[in-house]
Amino acid sequence: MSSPRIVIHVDLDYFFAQCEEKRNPNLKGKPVVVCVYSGRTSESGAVSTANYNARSFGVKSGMPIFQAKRILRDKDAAFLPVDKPYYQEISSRIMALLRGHADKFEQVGIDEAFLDVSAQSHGDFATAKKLASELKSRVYEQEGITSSVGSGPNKLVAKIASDQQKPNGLTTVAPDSILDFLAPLEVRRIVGIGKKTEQILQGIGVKTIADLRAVPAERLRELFGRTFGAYLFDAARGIDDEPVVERDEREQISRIVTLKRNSRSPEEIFPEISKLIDDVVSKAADKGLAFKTISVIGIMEDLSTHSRSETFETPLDSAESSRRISRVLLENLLSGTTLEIRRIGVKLSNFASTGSTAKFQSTLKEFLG
Ligand code: TTP
Ligand code: MG
Repeated sequence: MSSPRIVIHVDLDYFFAQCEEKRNPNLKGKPVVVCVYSGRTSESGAVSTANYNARSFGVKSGMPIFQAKRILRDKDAAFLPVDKPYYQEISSRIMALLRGHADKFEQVGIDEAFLDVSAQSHGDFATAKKLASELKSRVYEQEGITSSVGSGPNKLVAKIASDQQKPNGLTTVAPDSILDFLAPLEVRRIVGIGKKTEQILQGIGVKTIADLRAVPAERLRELFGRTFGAYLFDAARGIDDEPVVERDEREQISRIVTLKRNSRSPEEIFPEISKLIDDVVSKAADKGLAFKTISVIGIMEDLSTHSRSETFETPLDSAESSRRISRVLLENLLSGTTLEIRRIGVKLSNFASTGSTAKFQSTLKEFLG
């Protein structure tokens, strides 16, 4: 029998806010809130992320800035605008370092990565634990950035593990402790379980992963369909065969056309988008790629560019869903401007290899409602 797979998941702590602390050490010890300012007033916009000091008062990602300001008044807090290029630089250096220590490497977003280390640790969990701890130290020594790291026999468990002791945590789950480790955790800790799935599960009295494990496969199938039901059944048992796959973050498939005449009418524009979507989705399928991000791009009558995109946790590959999503994106785009659209484009990016996408189609259904 081949030795067990070992996967490490690294998640950088309060990443944007920690980058700001790195740039300005005077911020350490103060609440730090990184904000996306919408520009309408000096306080309109939302919290991107906050350091743990700010979180201890209840500040969260997505919270309106004015609310965070109210919570932190008299706390000598720093409110800073997002500086993505700066965070991207730090992220790229850290990802390069991590990649150098993996048999196989998969970056997920700006501050997360999976490392398959099965071969170099000879399937031995104690060795993998040492490696995980060394990775944390190296990232800290090189960049001064702390991370939370988890290791386990697959991506599912490694990700749940890294989330277990934040910030600056290290959690190793050996194969013989998977079931006990997962049992008391809330079902939402499983990737792919969103609010809606959580609600349905609560409706049948399922709160923890142990509760989920007690639900018969057939019942899950009835509730969630064959593929997502099977996924949940396996996930409750810590079973996951998703490989760690290198993704080319730069890769994208896009197409753009000029409309017959400038327009703001979805009825007029959407048929064009629909054709473009069919084309790019079939190109992606030819390459064996599923995608997590769909964008709709409009070049307006004054030649300015407006775009809207949506990123999903799990990859999709269906033209029909993509058309429905792009319709919503088009409407969002139009609502953000009074200009007419001159050229319209679509873009797929954030690719993963296909093969494992089918089981997530129900998650997508949840999203679309
Ligand atoms: P996360 O890893 O989800 O969050 P985090 O790194 O800030 O905190 P944690 O210690 O819990 O890992 O997201 C990574 C970055 O993505 C985060 O620093 C800022 C950005 N982000 C947003 O802009 N909006 C959001 O709603 C979330 C969740 C993250
Ligand atoms: Mg993080």
